[in-house]
Amino acid sequence: MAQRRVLRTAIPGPRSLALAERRAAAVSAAVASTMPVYAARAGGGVVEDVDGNVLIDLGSGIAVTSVGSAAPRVVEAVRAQVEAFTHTCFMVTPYESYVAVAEELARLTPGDHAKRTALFTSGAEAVENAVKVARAATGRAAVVVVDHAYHGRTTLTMTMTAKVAPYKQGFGPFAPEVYRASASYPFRDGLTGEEALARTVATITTQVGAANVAAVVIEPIQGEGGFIVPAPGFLAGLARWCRDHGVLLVADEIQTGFARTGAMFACEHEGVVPDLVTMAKGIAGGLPLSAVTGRAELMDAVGPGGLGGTYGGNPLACAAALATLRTYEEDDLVGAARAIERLVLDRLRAAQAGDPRIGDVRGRGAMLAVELVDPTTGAPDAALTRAVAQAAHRAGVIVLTCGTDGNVLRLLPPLTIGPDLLAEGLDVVLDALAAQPG
Ligand code: PLZ
Repeated sequence: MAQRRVLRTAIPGPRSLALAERRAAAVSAAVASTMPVYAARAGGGVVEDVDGNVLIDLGSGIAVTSVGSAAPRVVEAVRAQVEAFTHTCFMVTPYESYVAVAEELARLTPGDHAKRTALFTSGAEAVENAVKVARAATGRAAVVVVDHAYHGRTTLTMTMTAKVAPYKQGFGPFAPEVYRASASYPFRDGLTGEEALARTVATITTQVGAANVAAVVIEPIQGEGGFIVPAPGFLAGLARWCRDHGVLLVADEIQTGFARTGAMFACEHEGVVPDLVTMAKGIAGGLPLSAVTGRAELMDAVGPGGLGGTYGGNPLACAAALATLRTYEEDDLVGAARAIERLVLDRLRAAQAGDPRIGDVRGRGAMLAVELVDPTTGAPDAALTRAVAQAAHRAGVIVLTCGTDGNVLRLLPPLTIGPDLLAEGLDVVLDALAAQPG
C-alpha cells in the first residue's frame, strides 16, 4: 500500500456515513468506535477507508498490529493454514503450531526457568486464566490489582479494572476477592519507586494480608489507565516483596508485550522476572490469540482439563503468531520501537517546553503519551484531549486517548511505520494541540 496520507473527502466521507446509518440500526449502541470511518484496507503505517481516504495509523488497532496490518509473512502463513485446516480444537486433535507457539513464548518471555504455556483467544481470557492458575497453585483466593489498572471486560477482569465508566457501570455485582492498592504514578504522586512501593505494600498488608494473596496482577506500564511508567525500582521491589511472601507476580503484558516498548517485554526494562505473563494483542499480527506463560510447576498445578476453550490456540491464529514472532526478530522491531521512541520523545519534549498544557511526556519505545492539564490548576483536561484527538482525526490521523481521567493522548504506531509518515502524523497531532484555544 502507498504509505502516505490522502484526504479525498471530508472525514467521515459519504460511504462511511452510509455505513454509520446501517450500523445504528443493527449494532448495539453500547459498542463505541474512536473514529467514524470504515476501514477497507490497512498496512505498514496507514489505514485506507471506504471513501479512499488514507489515514496515518498511530493506534495499531490498540497496540495489535505492531508488525503492520496484513503483514506479508502473516498473510502467507494464514493462507497456507486456512487451506490445510481451519479448526480441529486443540482439546480434540492437537496440532504442531500450538506447541511451536508455546516453545517460542518459553524462549522469548523473561527468565530462563522451565515454563509452560496455555493459549486462549482474548486478552481478558488470558488474565482470567492466569488468576485460575495462581489460585490453584497457591491455594489462596485474593487477587491484588492497582489503581488505574485495565485488565478486561469480563466479570472478573472488569472487577480488576479500575475505572468505573464505561467499563463497570451497571454491570455489578462484581467478582469477589479482588483488592486494589495504589500504583506508582510519578507525575501525579511525586514518589520514588521505593516510597510508592511502601504505600502499596502497606495497603496489601493491612487490608488483605500477604498470606491470603494468590497473586498481584499488574501492567508493567499501565495502558488504558494512562500510559503510566512506574518510578524506577517500584516493579522490582514489588517482585521481591511477592517472592518473600509466596505471592505470585502476574505481569499483564497484553498491551506492552512483543517489542512495543523497545524490549520484547516491558518487564525487561526493570529486570523483573514475573511468575506468570499474560499476552495477547501484538502476539499474532491481528488474529485473535492470547497466552499465559509461566513457571512450569505453577502452570502444571492445575488438574488435567482444567484449562482450555473451543477456540484457544486456533490454528489460523497460531500460524499467524509464528510468522509474527519471526518478524519481530528478523526485522529487529525492538530496534524499530527504540528508533520511534527517539524520534517522538524529542518532538514531544520540544512541544512541552513551549506549551504548559503538556503536563507530562512519558512512555517507552512505541508506547508514548502526553498528559494534558489545565496549566493554572494542574487538573486533568479531558475536554482539550478529546478536542485534539478529534481534530487529528478530521485531518486524517488515527490517534487514541486514554487515562483514568481521559486526559492522555497516546501514540501506538505500528513498528513498521516509516519515519516520514510518523513525523507527519506527529505534526498533525501537535498542530491540532497548538490550534486549540487555551
Ligand atoms: N490487559 C493490559 O490493555 C486490552 C481494551 C480496549 P482484550 N486493552 C484494550 C477496550 O476498551 O476494550 C487489555 C489490556 C491489558 C487486558 C486487556 C484485555 O484484552 O483482548 O480486549 O480482552
